[in-house]
Amino acid sequence: MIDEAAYDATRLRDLLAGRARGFSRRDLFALAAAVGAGAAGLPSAPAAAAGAPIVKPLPPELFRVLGTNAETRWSALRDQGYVVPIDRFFVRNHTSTPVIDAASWSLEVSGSGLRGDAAHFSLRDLRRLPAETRVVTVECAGNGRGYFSSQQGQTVSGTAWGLGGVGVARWRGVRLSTVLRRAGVRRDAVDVQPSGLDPNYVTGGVDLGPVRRPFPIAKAFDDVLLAYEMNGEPLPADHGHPVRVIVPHWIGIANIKWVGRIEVSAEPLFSPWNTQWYRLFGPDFPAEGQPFDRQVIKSAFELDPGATVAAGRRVTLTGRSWSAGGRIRTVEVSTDGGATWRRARFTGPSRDGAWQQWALDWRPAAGAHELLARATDVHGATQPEVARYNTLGYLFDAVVRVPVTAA
Ligand SMILES: Nc1nc2c(c(=O)[nH]1)N[C@H]1C(S)=C(S)[C@@H](COP(=O)(O)O)O[C@H]1N2
Ligand SMILES: [Mo]
Repeated sequence: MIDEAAYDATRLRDLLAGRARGFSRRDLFALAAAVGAGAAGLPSAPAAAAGAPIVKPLPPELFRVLGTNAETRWSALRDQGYVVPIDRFFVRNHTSTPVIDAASWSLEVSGSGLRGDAAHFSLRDLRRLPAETRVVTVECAGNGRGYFSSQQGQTVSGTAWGLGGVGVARWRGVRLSTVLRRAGVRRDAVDVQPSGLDPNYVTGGVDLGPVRRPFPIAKAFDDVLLAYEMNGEPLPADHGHPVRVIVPHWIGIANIKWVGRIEVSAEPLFSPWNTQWYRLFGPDFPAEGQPFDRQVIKSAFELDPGATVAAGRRVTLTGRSWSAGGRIRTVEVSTDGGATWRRARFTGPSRDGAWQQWALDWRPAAGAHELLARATDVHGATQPEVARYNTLGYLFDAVVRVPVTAA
């Protein structure tokens, strides 16, 4: 198990001491000024790149489109299996889905943390290496951000996701450790940073380069996958074709899509995606922001807020809960705005690194109701009533109030 808190604390010291390669403290403040001069932080819809940002169809009964992103409608997961089918898996693109020819694609592994020169791997090379399959959640760190304003009355910047910025899929590929061993890693390597082949991210007039975010070498050798299949199919265009990184338990941004290069470094690495963004900023946090890597605990009903259900008859409420901390131990549901709670029954498997499906029967009287679901994981982590405010609206873990009408 990786101690992310220790890693984050060390890297924060490195950054503040000026020991940052790829991104200096001065860059950080220059960028903060440039971005701050625009709107409040992240634009929700960057200037349109050529073509549609997302390739697959986004029918309104399956998705809600948010700028260059699309969130899954929770009603579209009812009666689905454990994994989210590709046709309804959420998409989070900083710019747009690139079209990459798998036959000419190759992955470069290079950097000061390698014993020798850069190594290159074609898709065929990767497919010849031992394969592994893992069922893993990918969830945007901003999933649930919309509830900071709608439920807590707070102003945050960034895409106003509901709860649909999450999905579980069956990913097949080669362990990153297998590839790194072939490339020849030095004993003093400390960080690994994959970068994407999608267009560079430009914001506030600053070209931030390719989407990229580092993680520690220990994580790279632990459970990270270079995935070339999703739910038994070649990785679809929008989800990183031909190869993406899958980093179990970590926030969505760690799972770099369309990976073109992996830097292995003997010095700490930084990028805008672990300095300017994906840190907790606000009155409760240090001025330089609190780094984080792990996702939190959440629950969702498999229906859309404002849905209508049958009055006076038995309705089976279904939903899913998930925690980066481990498997879910209990889920409690309230159908009366939080006054009383009942325990939901579990359906389907309980998996670490993925989610728990659940169900609860209910006979609603005609009228308006408010549904709540609250999960607790095997380590006792549970969903609070109020999520910790941070200006960029990450890690919303509070119990969500879902209005429904019985008629
Ligand atoms: N190259 C690249 N990788 C990326 C992104 C991106 O914009 N470009 N978005 C990241 C973010 S913020 C998330 S939440 C996940 C979303 O994965 P998905 O689109 O397959 O659901 O991909 C991550 N990987
Ligand atoms: Mo994300």
